[in-house]
Amino acid sequence: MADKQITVTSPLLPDLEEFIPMLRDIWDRKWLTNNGHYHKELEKALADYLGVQYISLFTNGTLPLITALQALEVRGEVITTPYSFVATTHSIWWNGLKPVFVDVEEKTGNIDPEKIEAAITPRTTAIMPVHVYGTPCDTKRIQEIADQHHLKVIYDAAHAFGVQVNRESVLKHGDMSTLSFHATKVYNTIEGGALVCHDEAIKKHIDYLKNFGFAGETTVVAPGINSKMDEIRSAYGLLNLKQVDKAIAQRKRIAEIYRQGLKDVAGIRMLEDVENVRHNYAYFPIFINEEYSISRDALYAKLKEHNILGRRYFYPLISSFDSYKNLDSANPANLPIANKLADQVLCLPMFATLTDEDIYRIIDIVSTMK
Ligand code: T4K
Repeated sequence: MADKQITVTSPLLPDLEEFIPMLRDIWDRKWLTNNGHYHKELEKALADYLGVQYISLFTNGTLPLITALQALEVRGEVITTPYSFVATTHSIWWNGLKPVFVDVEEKTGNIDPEKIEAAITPRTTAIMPVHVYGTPCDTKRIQEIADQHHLKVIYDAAHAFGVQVNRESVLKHGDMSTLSFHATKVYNTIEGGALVCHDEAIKKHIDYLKNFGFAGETTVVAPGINSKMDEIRSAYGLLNLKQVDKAIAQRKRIAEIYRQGLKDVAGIRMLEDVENVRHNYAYFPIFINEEYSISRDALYAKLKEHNILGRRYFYPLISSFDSYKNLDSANPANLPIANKLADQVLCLPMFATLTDEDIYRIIDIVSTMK
């Protein structure tokens, strides 16, 4: 009999019995989208949960990145990381801007602040770092550099739902932060996302931008886009918010079991928790070096033979894709650490409903691989 399939993630699903009455209510209201009842409720609930003042809901996690660059009127060049999901760099490209890649820190996979200044030119106007796997960037150092060079900072916080530093939301840093609520994330609205800012007038402008630029029936203030979240996904999001803390606690437990089970395996490095950070355990990356018995890709393939579908997030590097590989900053010599991590990384299955039996099966295979 074939082994049970275990995917890298599995969505957090709300209770169907609780969802059905909400659907009935939406049917009764006959109001399906455009800042409806559940949309307003979810915005409020998320602002409370995340501990931020201004949040705007979006239809996915890519459009808030694109919109943040629009709202801040970013021009010219944007410094960013190649070690992320393609959406980060695509958002820069979609604004007609030039991405400039900077290498990452080995320890976290986040952009290395000490390498940012060398990449600044007279055309640089913003930095777009990513809190990769939910580990907070060095926000203090990044802000110092941004202040010194008058740059905007937009954090791609797609992985960082609920992450706190010293009991404060990581989303409070920079000019804006974006979230993804995709099905594969710690918290999901099936598809969805959000843009966090720190100013009421800017939030208003963002809300215009996500609704074609409309500020009233006959006024268009800017060339906006349509990226509104609908009522059904907003209601679904309200239900999922009630269970996300429990899901994060389950993820933490799974991370602890993995760490314990794999700690003595030669050639495997894992991320560590950072002091004073509330982690969300969004992913469980392991980094395979030469001391491991087989290569990273061989391990990936072996796990697949056992129906365990790990993923190489983030390989290939964004900078190696055809759209970007000819940029000067995409040269692998400029990005040695990012290239190393991309060649070493394998994300093991990580989701709240992963069973102990499955976790131990994965540990057993990884730790006895020959
Ligand atoms: N910035 C960063 C740093 C990001 O990581 C992302 C998205 C974004 C921005 C953009 O946010 P969104 O516009 O997507 O909201 C997945 C996700 O689609 C993507 O949201 C995520 N990052 C990325 C890291 O992972 P794929 O192409 O790997 O997804 P897929 O369809 O292969 O799914 C992965 C596994 O998840 C499947 O093997 C099984 C499981 N799965 C997936 C879906 C869709 C389920 O069990 N159920 C499902 O419904 O990109």
